[in-house]
Amino acid sequence: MNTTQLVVTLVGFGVIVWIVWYFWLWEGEAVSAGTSAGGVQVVDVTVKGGYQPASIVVESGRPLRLNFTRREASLCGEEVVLPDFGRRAHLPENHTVAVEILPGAPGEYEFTCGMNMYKGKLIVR
Ligand SMILES: [Cu+2]
Repeated sequence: MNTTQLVVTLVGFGVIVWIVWYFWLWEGEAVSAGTSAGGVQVVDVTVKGGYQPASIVVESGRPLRLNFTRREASLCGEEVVLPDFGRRAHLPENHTVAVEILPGAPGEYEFTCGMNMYKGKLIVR
């Protein structure tokens, strides 16, 4: 193996490690839902290269409104899916789309983009 091949191999390996870390391992900081006047839990989620925040702590048994705003042209974030709640929503660029659900049993519930690349989770307590 010459130097060029070695460099290409190492760069390729580095990219793979980055992809795995970025899409599957990185969770960011967990954010707790705020509460609106009507007792509804509200969280604003920005969709840009992933979900921010990607980990959201919510209370069980109290309605939750997730305000998704997609801030990128990339089609990846065009759709958000909450499989455990049987919900999916289309997210037009730069528009806020509210998804309302009722968190049930405590646990962790994933939400993803339509291609299962962006990942976030609701931590129900
Ligand atoms: Cu995607």
